[in-house]
Amino acid sequence: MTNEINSRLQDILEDAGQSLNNAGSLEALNEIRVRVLGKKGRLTEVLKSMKDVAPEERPAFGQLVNDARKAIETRLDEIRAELERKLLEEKLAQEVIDVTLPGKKINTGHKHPNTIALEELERIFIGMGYEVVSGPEIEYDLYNFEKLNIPADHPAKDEQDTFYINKEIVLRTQTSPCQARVMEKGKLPIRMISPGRVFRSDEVDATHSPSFHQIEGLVVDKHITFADLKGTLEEFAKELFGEDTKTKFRPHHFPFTEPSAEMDVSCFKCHGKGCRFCKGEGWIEILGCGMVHPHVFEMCGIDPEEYQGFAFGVGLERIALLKYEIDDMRLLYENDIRFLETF
Ligand code: 2NM
Repeated sequence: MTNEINSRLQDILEDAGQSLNNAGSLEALNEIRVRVLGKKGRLTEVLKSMKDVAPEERPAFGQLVNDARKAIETRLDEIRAELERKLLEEKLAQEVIDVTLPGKKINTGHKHPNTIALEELERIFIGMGYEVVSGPEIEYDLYNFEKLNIPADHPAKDEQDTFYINKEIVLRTQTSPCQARVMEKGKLPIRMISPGRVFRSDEVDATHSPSFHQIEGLVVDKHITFADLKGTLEEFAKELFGEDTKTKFRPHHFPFTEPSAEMDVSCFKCHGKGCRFCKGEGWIEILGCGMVHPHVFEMCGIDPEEYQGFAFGVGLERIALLKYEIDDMRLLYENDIRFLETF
């Protein structure tokens, strides 16, 4: 009996020993453990034959099987430790950081030239005590046209120029509806600028786009005259283009102001001599302005006998193109990173 058991155990030990030596992974180790030591494993099978052994031989039998189990478990643990060490070594070897490799390039963001120009303009007017006010891009005809003294038959109201949502609602063609809303609230005096996106049904070319940005300004107080308008806008031009900038006001027409004017600045490139930049004129047109029309005041609930005001409108893209010497407006909308990176 003992001999037979001994040789079965010997066989199991040899088999297990060999399998363990050949095991190349933790999974293989586990398979061997199940095959030999598991519930249905070979060693457990041997243990089950205990019932066939004479009672006086059972303690010795049990001892033999247990010794075999311990021997296998010890070997299993050794091999597992060895395997884990190897795996860790491999992993560490793979994870080595090569400090000589070039670093990844981090892309930095850039302000859009429109944003730079906008912040500059806001800085100037905030410095003169103006408030920055915004309003809706989708506006009532009432605020975009009616209250600004633009009558129903005015050419600006043509479908060729204006995007209509329906008969009463448009995409604003200027930011002055913002100012009509502020005047209507009746809190006086007013010193405000309203920057923002406006829409006109224009074909895209080097100087036009169906969507661009305007900054309109409005001052309402008692005793405001054209001299206040001129002084303010001259100061603005000097801050924006330099202290030696000259200004010139030419009579113009806008429905919402009377009198109205356009302001030119002396060319900041050639200082008035005439160059490619000012097309030989020496002067560059920069904004429209005027004294707020009494009809506009009346429609916004302000008494024009008591209050006067001036207003102006500047195209933001126009300023950005001029200041940064860009010759095509389309560059401002394409968001080509190679272009934006130069600012
Ligand atoms: C311009 C030119 C002249 C203007 C007028 C008003 C308001 F609301 F007071 F009537 N806001 N902006 C105005 C005046 C705008 O843009 C070229």
